[in-house]
Amino acid sequence: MQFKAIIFDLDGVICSTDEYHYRAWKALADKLCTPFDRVINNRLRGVSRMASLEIVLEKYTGPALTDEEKLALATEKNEIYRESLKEMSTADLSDEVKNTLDALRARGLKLAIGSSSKNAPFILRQIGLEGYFDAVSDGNNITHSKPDPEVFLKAAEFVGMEPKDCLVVEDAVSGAEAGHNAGMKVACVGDAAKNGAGDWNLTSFRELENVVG
Ligand code: B16
Ligand code: MG
Repeated sequence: MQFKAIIFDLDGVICSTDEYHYRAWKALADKLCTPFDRVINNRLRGVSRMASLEIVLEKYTGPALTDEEKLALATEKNEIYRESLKEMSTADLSDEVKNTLDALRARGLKLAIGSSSKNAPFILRQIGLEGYFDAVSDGNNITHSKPDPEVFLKAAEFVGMEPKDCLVVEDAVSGAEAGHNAGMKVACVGDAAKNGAGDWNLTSFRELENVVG
């Protein structure tokens, strides 16, 4: 087989939290009287919380914000977002994703998470995948966000594999760049696939079984 490990992005690949992110950022933007829509929300895919806030503030015209105020705003967004995450359940993990993961594992591949999100452990618990992956590398163990390769290099290290033996699965263009920057091949789904950002651009998650050969 071409690969020994697969590193999955979480939001947008294993499950979808787009709508929850959108609602939380929208509530914050409304409070700041700054425009925010789904086009801007799309740009936040795979981007860290603080970098996302900077994008949300691009059209903000109110009084200048200190770093402390920005941190408080990001925390406020996260509290709204965490409330929504409580609504998630095992119903948010599709049969297609779960069956494909099980099939890949049965072929002897190590499976890991490589997510920018500090909420990754909570989301995995909500959708019934706590303890499922061989390793979880997420926003809690990195200092540089995608497209920096750190999150994927850490994931490879956690499962004891060389980057060349790892396949990254991503839905964000910045995430696909991070995978390539890590020296890994990348299979894309969703937005990143539509942009042709991957070595494989898939129309369904189950096609991953063909990618690994
Ligand atoms: P948090 P991923 C990313 O997760 C999301 O796509 C992105 O929208 C979010 O801003 C980022 O996590 C940080 O999330 O605020 O929960 O730490 O796609 O890399 O799994
Ligand atoms: Mg993603």
